[in-house]
Amino acid sequence: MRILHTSDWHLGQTLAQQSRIEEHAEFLKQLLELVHQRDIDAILLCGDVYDNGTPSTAAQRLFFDFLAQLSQTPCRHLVVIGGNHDSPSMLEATRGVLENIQSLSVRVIGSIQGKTARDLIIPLSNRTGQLAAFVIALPFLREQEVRSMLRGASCDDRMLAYVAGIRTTCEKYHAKTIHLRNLVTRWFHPEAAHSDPTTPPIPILATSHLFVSGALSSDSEHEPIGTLGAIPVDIWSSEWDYLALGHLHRRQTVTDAQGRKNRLYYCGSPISLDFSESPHPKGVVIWDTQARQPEFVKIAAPRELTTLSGTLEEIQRQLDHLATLPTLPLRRWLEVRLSAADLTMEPAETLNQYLHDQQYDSLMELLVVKRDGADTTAGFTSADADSVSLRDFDPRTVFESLLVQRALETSQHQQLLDDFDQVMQEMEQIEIK
Ligand SMILES: [Mn+2]
Repeated sequence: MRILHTSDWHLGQTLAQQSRIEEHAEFLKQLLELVHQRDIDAILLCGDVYDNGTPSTAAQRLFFDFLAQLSQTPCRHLVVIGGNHDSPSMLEATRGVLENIQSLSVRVIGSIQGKTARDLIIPLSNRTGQLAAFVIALPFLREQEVRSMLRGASCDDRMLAYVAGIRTTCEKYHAKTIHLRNLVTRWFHPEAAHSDPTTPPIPILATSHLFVSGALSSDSEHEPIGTLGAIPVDIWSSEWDYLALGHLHRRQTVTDAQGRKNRLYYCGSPISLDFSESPHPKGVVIWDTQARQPEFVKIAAPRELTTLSGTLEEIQRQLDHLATLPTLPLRRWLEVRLSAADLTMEPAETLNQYLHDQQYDSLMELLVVKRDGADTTAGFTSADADSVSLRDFDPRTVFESLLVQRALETSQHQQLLDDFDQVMQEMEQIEIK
């Protein structure tokens, strides 16, 4: 049986206000081809299906069209877990419909809330109907879902409680899966139960969407407000054969607590979600229940993202060179980092004019111009240069900057800030059932 591991699609994502729909459509086309070519029996989609909780209709359509096409292939299973970018309720809204597709067994786990072992431990059968693997489908675990509320706890205490909560959750499902595996083996494979050492036990795979310590991140993951740091590698049982991880966009393996190198795997996002990711290969992982080894399979991007840096003159020379390279179906997107020494006014306009004059427009498009660490979208000038993302703030900072904008009296300002703190504190103390 072959299981395909993919994550971090971020359908509906935009880069400098540009849609990625065409690139995602090309990826999904290649994914379906791969399902046929490599006889894929199951797909594990490990979180961040969508880029946000309210994806565009175009993004949703892409996903549902993909499901319709997948149901026409020999692939028998699709397991979808929620990531930190997904809205669990949005993902699960269509669960009833999806889980009733006749030709494809779809399981959607947006969040762990309200789920039982029956939901999270998923047996996968091969084409002859035999049980070939167990998947423990753990979605992104939100802090409040796995730890008890801590009044006025320090950041470190909260982190410890969060890690302990994840560990307990993993241990709970581990014990249940082992129990289930023993039962199944005794009933259906009595020869294996009678300790035939040449027959390895039915493999156990698990999904997760989190940041494991020791892994490398890239610019586009954007931790949501309030998310804590990295999780130690030993939270999972050493008996699990493969950890299909999502969250980090750069493909990588992380050495586990026993020193094994191919067991904890981030397959990475299938397309480069921003310029920082473009030098890294993009693809999916195939895990074979016989070989029990992961294999990374590249996905060919229909567009390149290129970062250029230097003075205006140097960048123009690099553009001339890019124009001589073989072309891809979609035109190249450019990020320009203008060196601080170059004092050209309105560099985006100058470069756009250059692209136009040299008739490079059909080959490439300027998306971002950066200078002195400032960020400005191509076509906009210095007024936007110091704009920052909401993701750089916590809720209190956002609220406070609103108060500053309103230029309130000091006492009123302080009163509102105190009220805000109180509301936040009360929210912390609400028990989540
Ligand atoms: Mn992601």
